[in-house]
Amino acid sequence: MANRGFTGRRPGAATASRLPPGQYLTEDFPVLAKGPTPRVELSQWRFTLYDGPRPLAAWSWDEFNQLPRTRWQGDIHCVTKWSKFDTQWQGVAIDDLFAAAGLAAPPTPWLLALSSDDYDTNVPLADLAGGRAMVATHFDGQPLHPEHGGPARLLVPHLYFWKSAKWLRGLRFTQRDEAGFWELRGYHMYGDPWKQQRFSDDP
Ligand SMILES: Nc1nc2c(c(=O)[nH]1)N[C@H]1C(S)=C(S)[C@@H](COP(=O)(O)O)O[C@H]1N2
Ligand SMILES: [Mo]
Repeated sequence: MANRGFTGRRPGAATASRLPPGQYLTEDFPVLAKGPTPRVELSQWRFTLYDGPRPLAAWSWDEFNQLPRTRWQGDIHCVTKWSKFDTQWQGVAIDDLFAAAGLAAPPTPWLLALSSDDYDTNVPLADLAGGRAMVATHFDGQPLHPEHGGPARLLVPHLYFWKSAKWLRGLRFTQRDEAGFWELRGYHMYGDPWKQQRFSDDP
């Protein structure tokens, strides 16, 4: 229990500069979801890229695993105020997904991430492309645990973690910036942790 005393103390300068306002540092990895963990069979798994209702491309689990792989290490921030430093992820960059779909020009600047538990969340194209997001299949070098969204989740680490949709089944280009599950229930449309964009009336 030697480390417990650190939790309540003021963070050091190095930690403080990496913590967005109102956040505290945690060592564990809390599990948060609106409902029970859905069971996703790899043989049934399918990832679909849509333009509105129209499918543009789809991958089975085996096909998805042929795509180029990427790694990212860094900090994640949950709107419930925990932050976790130096998390390690592997998966497929959204840029590589779009390239594999043969997407010459993105049809709209907005997307909805779609999950198999009927969860969704909106993220602008600019925040998914340019190496800023991936479909993550591994955490800490291990296949992503079902509680954390395995077999695959969205990872958009520069936004609050509710934008990182677990049990991801697709991405949909939308004609406008459409609110998702939490955005319809009072959470911010964008969710920048450095600006504390927690709730819809935050600037
Ligand atoms: N499909 C799905 N994704 C989801 C959620 C959910 O309920 N369903 N909850 C979100 C919320 S509110 C948070 S804070 C993070 C939590 O991710 P974690 O359980 O891996 O910490 O997942 C996000 N992604
Ligand atoms: Mo959350």
